[in-house]
Amino acid sequence: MMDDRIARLQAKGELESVRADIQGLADTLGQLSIWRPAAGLRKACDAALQMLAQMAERFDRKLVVTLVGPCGSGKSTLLNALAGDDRLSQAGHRRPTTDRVVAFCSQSDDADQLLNHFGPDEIRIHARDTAQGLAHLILIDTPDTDSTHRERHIPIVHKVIGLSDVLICVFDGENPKRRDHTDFMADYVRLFSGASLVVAVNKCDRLSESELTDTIMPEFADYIRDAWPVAPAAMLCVSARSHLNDPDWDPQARPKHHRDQFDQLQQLIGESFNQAGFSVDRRLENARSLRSYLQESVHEQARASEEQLSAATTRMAACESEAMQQAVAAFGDDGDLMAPGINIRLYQQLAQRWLGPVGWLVAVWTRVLVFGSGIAALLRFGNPLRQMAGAVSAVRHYASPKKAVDAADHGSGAPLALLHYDRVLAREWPDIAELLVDAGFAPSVREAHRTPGHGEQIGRHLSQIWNEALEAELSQAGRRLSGGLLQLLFNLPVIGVLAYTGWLTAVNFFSNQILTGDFFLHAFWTIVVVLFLSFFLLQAVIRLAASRQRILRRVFSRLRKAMEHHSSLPDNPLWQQAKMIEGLKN
Ligand SMILES: Nc1nc2c(ncn2[C@@H]2O[C@H](COP(=O)(O)OP(=O)(O)OP(=O)(O)O)[C@@H](O)[C@H]2O)c(=O)[nH]1
Ligand SMILES: [Mg+2]
Repeated sequence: MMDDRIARLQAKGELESVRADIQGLADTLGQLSIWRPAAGLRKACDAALQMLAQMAERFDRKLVVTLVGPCGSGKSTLLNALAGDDRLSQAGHRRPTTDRVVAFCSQSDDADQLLNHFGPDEIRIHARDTAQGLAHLILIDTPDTDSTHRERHIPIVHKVIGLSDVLICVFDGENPKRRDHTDFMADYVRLFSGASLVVAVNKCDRLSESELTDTIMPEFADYIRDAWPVAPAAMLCVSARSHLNDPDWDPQARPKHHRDQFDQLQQLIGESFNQAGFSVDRRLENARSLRSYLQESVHEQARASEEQLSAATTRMAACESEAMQQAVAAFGDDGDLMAPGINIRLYQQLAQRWLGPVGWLVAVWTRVLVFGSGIAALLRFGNPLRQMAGAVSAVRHYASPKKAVDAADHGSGAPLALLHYDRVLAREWPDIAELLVDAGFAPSVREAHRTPGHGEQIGRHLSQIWNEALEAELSQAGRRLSGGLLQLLFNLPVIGVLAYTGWLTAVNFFSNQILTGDFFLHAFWTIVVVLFLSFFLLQAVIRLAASRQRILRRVFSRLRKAMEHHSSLPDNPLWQQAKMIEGLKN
């Protein structure tokens, strides 16, 4: 008893892990929005998840064995023959005869697991405690799916198959190869493991014995093997009517022979299926085969796309890398336009660091430069892109500086770079898109907005790195050109003249000799001349040590290094999905 309970718990655990695997697959497929096969596979996963949920609900309830088949194939007659009651499910000439699910079980509460899923006019339960050999299962007859009433019947059959553990597919032996029916069933049989599928070719009494054994059955076996993804556990020819209590044969249509495999079918149901605990094993087996079927379908689709997908991703990577190289190279040319801004910003760095009289002059000169170039207002903004656009617009004398700022705000910090980047992609994309379409992607991949780095992202990214590099380079140059020794050296002449003038003034003052105005005027001009000379000398040093070209060269090499391993591919949804599909192929 304890062992039995543990076994059931383990089985429930395994069912849950099967469910989690299928859910994972469904989630992955849900992310593949542009890959066309994903939608169908996702739908199959959802149907499987629903079936598993129902399976978990009735996990330790009785096994559900369902008879399905086309109109008039003899489902109701077979149910009656198996149940030993000719009037259980009405069978007759009027087509269709069965318009609802007919369930046969030993106790009425056995069918509770079905009742919640059907309306009162969709199911009829027959409980007989005399149900011999069927005590551990529920036997179900279903309406057809190919008569004029099929619109109403199909949803009922769909529901009952979802609640079934074993399917007995009944075919009319006089016309078994019905493509419409086998195709309809193909979608359902794949939800079952082969061991849960039985094919019964009924009315075999109507066919000649030799034709039946030599032609019809072997040909039908081949036909089913081709039409269905799962091979049934058994294929039996039966004559259901012969096993009714009263077959009531027409004198003109008596059986042509007595060869049929009804006993085998009865044995399979009564002995193999009708075992306590068999339902748990069967359900688990169905769940496992459902999972393998779905996984295999996904792998198969992914493998079918493999070749084109790998060609597409290789070309995508090569084209993106070329586009990026060209963008970076073009950025070098674009960067030159920003040179006047660089000069001013370097002086700003120095003005913050320099002390003493030369430092004051540096500060004054910076102000003059800023106002002189008309970018004062723009330099106050924090956004480096705006700063750059301001600098560029000031230099290019754009009619409307606002336009340039707007352009910078929208990421057009590097128009030339963008142009080069887009040009490479525009050249390569049509071929890549065709490969992707061949790999199953939607035709919308041909649209320009699907390309990697589309829009202004790349330009924005490059501008940002450029500005960071520029910022770092300027502050490094500023630090280098503001060393204590340098400041002392350039301030020393002015401070020396100032100190000397001060000393003379003080000494004369204390010896009561008042100096003339000419002395001070002379001293003032000496200081001014020395100060300006020192400042000019400093400017020469700045120009030598941190020329515009030199700074730009260094900023550009920083940019190139930063962009070396940068790729916009990981952000591209197509690339992400292509990589996910590549991961699905095994
Ligand atoms: N000769 C012969 N006739 C059969 C056999 N089984 C069923 N029939 C006849 O075939 C006809 C249809 O049988 P049903 O059992 O009503 O068929 P069904 O598949 O339930 O039909 P629907 O409920 O309308 O889908 C009836 O006249 C049965 O007597 C059989 O094994 N041999
Ligand atoms: Mg019927």
